[in-house]
Amino acid sequence: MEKIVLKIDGITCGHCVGKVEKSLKSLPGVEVAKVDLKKGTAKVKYDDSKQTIDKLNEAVREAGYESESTSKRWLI
Ligand SMILES: [Cu+2]
Repeated sequence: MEKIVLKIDGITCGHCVGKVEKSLKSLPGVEVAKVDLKKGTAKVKYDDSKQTIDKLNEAVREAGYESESTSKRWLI
């Protein structure tokens, strides 16, 4: 399992948060996707044998926003 932090651009409200979280969670292997609207970040926990960071960023883009991975990791 990997726990990464994505930086997300363009999210402005709860609706955006919901869209991004839904899109990330729809990917196989993604266990947790939690967007922080204030910080403009998403914490994602995923199975790195099933998913890649590129795919995570792609899912955010499909939801209509831009994201990039940061060097940050997170703990439960
Ligand atoms: Cu919004």
